[in-house]
Amino acid sequence: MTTFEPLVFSGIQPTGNLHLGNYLGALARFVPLQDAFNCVYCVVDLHAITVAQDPVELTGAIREVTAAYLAAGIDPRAHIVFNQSQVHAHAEMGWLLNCVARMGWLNRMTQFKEKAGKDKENASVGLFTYPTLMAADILVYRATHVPVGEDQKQHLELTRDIAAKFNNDYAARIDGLGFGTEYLPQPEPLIQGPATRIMSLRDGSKKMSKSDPSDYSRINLIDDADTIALKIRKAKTDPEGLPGELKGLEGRPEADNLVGIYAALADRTKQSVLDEFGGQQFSAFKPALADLAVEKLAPIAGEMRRLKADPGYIDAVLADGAGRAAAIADPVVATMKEILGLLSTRR
Ligand code: AQP
Repeated sequence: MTTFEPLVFSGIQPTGNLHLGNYLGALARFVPLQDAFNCVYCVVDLHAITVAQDPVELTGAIREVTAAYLAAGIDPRAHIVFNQSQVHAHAEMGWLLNCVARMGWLNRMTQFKEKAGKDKENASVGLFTYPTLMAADILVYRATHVPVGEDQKQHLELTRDIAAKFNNDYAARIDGLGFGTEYLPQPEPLIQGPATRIMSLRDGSKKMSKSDPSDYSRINLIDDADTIALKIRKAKTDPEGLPGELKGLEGRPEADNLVGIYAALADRTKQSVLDEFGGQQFSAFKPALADLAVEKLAPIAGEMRRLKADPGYIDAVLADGAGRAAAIADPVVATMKEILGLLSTRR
């Protein structure tokens, strides 16, 4: 078995306002990983263009996600922060892995079905092959750990299948080049805690999403205190009060979601939240949740606004990160080509 250097990779799409789900499911979990791993955090802009984007808004959104990374506490000097389209190796590796992945595997991806909707014939080819590009994003750094929300679990499983098939199909060649029998790792998804799937505030059966047409469905990272309080006050609930035990949240997706959000923001378990609020009405719980959300999000929003006012600084961070990312990724693509028998002069 080959031993791989531990490395964290993850990304966020610049597809609109970042929301509480992106924060709790991804960003907030990226920050502590910096203490234990080398981390590569990417603004995955090539993924964003799998659906229509306004070019001016896209540029702004790339800077906004970068500002969110920095405001949340990611250190771009100790680690790497960059946007995907500046590092050519992602697209090149994406092609190599398109030739490893099978049509049947991609046909099973539920996110494509959800995002393409009824009009599949009109979806971009890029939207269909999105998961192979995501596999490339991870494997081009030979990353070992990937913090993501629950919605990305299936794509991580596909990434592992692609890595295994590549290693298996080219094992002899990989061994011949001195890598043992594995060149690509089996990256571990890091999907933990009470906030791996934050649901819409309007419908507890749908995940909170940037592309939901209703702004009341999500709390945006840049919402001000009054807007956060209003959205939580208007959040859908049922007529019952809060239960004292977890079992009492079963079949009550909206109540479960709000308790999960509170637990994640307070870094507590859902049971400990119920120990405090069990027996109370939502009219008492919602203001407490709003205060907590404002306390946690306001400093990030303030710092994001400050950073966004200086796009030159953000662009410099991305350019520096892209250079350091390419220094890791380019040799991996060169070796992949060599393993495949493509004439490659770099190693
Ligand atoms: N509702 C959520 N709960 C927990 N985690 C979530 N993530 C997204 N939504 C939730 C996690 O955030 C990271 C970045 O996601 P993304 O921007 O790459 O794309 P997405 O998963 O498709 O997010 P959205 O907000 O729903 O965007 P749109 O509307 O553009 O598709 C990932 O780790 C994701 O798991």
